[in-house]
Amino acid sequence: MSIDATTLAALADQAIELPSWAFGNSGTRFKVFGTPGTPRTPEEKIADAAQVHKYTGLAPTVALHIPWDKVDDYAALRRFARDHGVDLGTINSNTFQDDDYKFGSLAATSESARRKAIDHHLECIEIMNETGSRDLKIWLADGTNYPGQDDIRRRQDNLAASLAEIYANIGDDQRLVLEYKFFEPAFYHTDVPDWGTSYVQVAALGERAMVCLDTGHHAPGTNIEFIVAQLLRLGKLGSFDFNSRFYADDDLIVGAADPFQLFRILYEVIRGGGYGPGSPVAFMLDQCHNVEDKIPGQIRSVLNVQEMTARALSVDTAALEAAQRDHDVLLANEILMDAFYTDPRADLAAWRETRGLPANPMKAYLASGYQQQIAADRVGGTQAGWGA
Ligand code: AOS
Ligand code: ZN
Ligand code: ZN
Repeated sequence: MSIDATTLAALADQAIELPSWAFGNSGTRFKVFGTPGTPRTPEEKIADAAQVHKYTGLAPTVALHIPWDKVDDYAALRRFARDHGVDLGTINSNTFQDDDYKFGSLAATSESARRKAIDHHLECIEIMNETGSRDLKIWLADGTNYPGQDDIRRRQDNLAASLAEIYANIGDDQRLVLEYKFFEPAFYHTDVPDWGTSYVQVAALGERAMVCLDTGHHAPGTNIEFIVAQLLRLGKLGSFDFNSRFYADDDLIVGAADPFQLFRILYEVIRGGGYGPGSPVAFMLDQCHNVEDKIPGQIRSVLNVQEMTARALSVDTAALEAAQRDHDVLLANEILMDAFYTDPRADLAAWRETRGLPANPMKAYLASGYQQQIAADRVGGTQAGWGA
């Protein structure tokens, strides 16, 4: 089975946002390995992200993280991005790095910690106004380590009040997306641990508040595609942080650990109207490349999403629905698996060339000499976040 023209046409709409921090050095609590050529400034991260777009045509925007990507002049940063063929995307807030947030930020019991965290988000909105960003993405490290440590119910009320103040400042063309994560850094309770809590909190805010689903933020065995289907049904799936995991929040290359799960997720995205023009769902990556080169790591990631989207778009939906209505369990499963086992790589390579892109983006990038150039030019690249 090959990829048909309708599928290829639908793929032309695909856009995957890259995280600026994927280009910085990252690691575990044991060691952060440096990679030659690692960016030293937000501009260099954007220049690297632009390489991914140049060879794949898939990644037209870059997400920034504040304060890791703080600059004096965001309009100039935007011009820099555009000159490199990309644009600035989502603004990610950061309320997990300062001592003041030791016991929480937007959900904290301490009024001064909450005030500081709210003000940080208001600053992020001002930055969004300068960068032209649509989305403010909030991920909170808030939680507790021990039963009884704090009042988990009061913290939900605090969170709701904090989010309401932030949302009141979100512009008409902007959105707030709230990410959930079941544990880490807090180990007993997390204030936004699951899609239900995120949904409840954003539903109370209004239409322009949505849920962000990070694929690495669930307990093992969770049926993530069901959550996708439910959030799309509720009109509240705002964005994805794509990555893959073997154990916890591993932030590995999307599609590396469980390609079949990625296929199932993308099938439900398409089924639920979350793909294509006018869709409210932003496709983003949230990954860290600890041991592999960063630009090739991002190229592999966006290609994995594209290949799996091609497979998901190839499902014979009419035949599938007929089999489902007939309760033909095995046929229905076979129809879905037929699409999953379709290998789109040769068709995609040929199609890329018709669009002026290299048939093999990874090979073209590696042959370009860019990697050697940045390794020679840049000395002292920074860590993705904590060292930046
Ligand atoms: C943290 O686990 C989350 O996935 C966030 O999206 C976070 O802001 C991002 O990983 C950058 O640290
Ligand atoms: Zn994330
Ligand atoms: Zn994460």
